[in-house]
Amino acid sequence: MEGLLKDKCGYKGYMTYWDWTIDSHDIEHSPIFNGDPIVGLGTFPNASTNFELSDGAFRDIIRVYPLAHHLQRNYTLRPFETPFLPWTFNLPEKEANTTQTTAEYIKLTTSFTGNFTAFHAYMDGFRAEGMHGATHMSLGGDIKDLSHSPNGIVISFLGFLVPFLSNLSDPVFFLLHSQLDRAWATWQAYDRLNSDAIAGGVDQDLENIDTHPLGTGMPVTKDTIIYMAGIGPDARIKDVLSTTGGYLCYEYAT
Ligand SMILES: [Cu+2]
Repeated sequence: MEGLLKDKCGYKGYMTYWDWTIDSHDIEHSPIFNGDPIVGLGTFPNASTNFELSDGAFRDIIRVYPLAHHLQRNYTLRPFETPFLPWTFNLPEKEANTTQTTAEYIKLTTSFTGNFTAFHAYMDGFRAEGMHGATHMSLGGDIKDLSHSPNGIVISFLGFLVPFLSNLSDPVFFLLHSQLDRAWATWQAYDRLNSDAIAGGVDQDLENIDTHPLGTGMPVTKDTIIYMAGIGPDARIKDVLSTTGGYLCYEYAT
């Protein structure tokens, strides 16, 4: 992504990540969600604007997918109270920011030695109730995927009708995922046994996600190819296990 921004857009900066541990006491008022018209991601809107951004750098952009719309967000501390995925949540009362604390980050990045399956399971959580899903869902709107279901845009998914996916529409998606990548790199650096630990199968298996959260089918190896959909050359898993391995070339600021 950073390479594309530099090559195609003349971008001179770096990819950024959002260390939500700093803001976990009050995510809704994190300084990244500010109304600055040049660099602000925008303050959280409310029902008076149909949860569309009314300030920040992205207030006027139109996202065309799946229907033209302005970016929406809707902060919800307890996002698991309302099921919207094709499963019920296990912990409906869980508050999203309990997954975003410094203690949780340290637990994730210093436990599960050599066991990528357990590391991933803790990051994603049972039925998406870990820090990854909790962050998506608590921010609401586009990044939760849900905002367009009132328009009737739904897709058939495992025999269920679910709202169309649009969570890449919100630029905060990239700050969120950079933080997940950072957690992985931190875990890899914590113990020699973590640095090249991999696990899983080549087929995502959402029907059996409870028992096979990392997929089924052929087990992945370091030579398994990762299809990059044209955003870069296809890679093998071994090419991207290190952020300084050649295919990737970056370090985290902290
Ligand atoms: Cu995600």
